[in-house]
Amino acid sequence: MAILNILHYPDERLHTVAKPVTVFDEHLQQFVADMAETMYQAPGIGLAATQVNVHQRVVVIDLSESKDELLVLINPEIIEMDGQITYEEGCLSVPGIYEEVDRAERIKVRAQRVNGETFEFAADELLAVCIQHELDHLNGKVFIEKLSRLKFNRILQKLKKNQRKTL
Ligand code: QAP
Ligand code: CO
Repeated sequence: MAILNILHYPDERLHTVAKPVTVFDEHLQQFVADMAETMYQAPGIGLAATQVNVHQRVVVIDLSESKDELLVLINPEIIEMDGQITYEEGCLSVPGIYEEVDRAERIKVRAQRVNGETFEFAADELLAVCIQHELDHLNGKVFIEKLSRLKFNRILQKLKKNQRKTL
């Protein structure tokens, strides 16, 4: 097991589009375990492989209080969506920033397990928001890029200022 390094916005590598996973082997199992460990120790509720500079379609999520309900999504796709929800989101790649984002309220998801088995499920509220947020990462998108240009520019200035401080 290992803690992986998390990229911070505005790292250009966060804009990479991830490729589908085609090999379901022990290496993938190990990588998923490392992603989960990294998310738990952050602590966070969701992490996409893009955020640890691995450009493969892998997401881990755990919304449980007890941190023992790990959801692993390999090659996730949203096959249905409806409704609208506004939720205050954060991101391990954008520390200290929380902003309201509009998303679909209910989605249907098709994904694969770490063994390659395909499964489908419905999600709503926070789980639906989190899946959409993580899928955006796999497509090279970060939540603050969904905000108005004014809000985005303000956040970008703040992040750059904070980065200068921590150098
Ligand atoms: C994505 O985000 C998410 O700024 C997961 O200082 C979040 O786990 C989707 C975190 C909210 C939907 C709603 C953020 C930790 C964790 C920070 C996270 C921070 C420390 C964010
Ligand atoms: Co994120």
